[in-house]
Amino acid sequence: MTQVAVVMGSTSDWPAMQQTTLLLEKLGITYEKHVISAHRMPEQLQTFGQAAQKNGLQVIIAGAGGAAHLPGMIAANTLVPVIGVPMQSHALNGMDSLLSIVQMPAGIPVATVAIGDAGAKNASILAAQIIALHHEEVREKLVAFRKEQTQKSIDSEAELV
Ligand code: RP5
Repeated sequence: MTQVAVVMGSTSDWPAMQQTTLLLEKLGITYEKHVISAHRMPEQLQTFGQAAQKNGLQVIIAGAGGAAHLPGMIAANTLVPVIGVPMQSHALNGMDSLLSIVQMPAGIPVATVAIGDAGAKNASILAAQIIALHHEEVREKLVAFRKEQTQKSIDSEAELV
């Protein structure tokens, strides 16, 4: 069974959402990926959400842009935690996506990360941190990831000329 599902509303979201899958691989998390449009595929969305727990998913990462109802609608159909990634839309530069995803009314939470690539990367790290609560190998990978990140920042000082 895969640990995480990475869902996006459109293939146009893939360049950002690929940042998520690349980091999940680095952190040793198994994942599956799906295109499920909330407004173009409402039945498929419901089927996916309702089967998520039975399918063993521990976290769902959902990227969407514009009206961006995908993360909230998935969350409405499951108790598996949902992390929403706002896509950097053309019309409003992602502010539409961000506000749509983050402003869930009380009762159905979506953990919302930053717009675009930064959010896509943080979604995978946050998912890994949730899984690491009961998965020692993933915890060790996260520790190594942070050490590497810190070292890169330290080393970057030498690039200043
Ligand atoms: C949303 O609409 C998708 O998540 C995407 O960000 C946006 C535009 O989709 P396309 O028209 O490019 O398929 O559902």
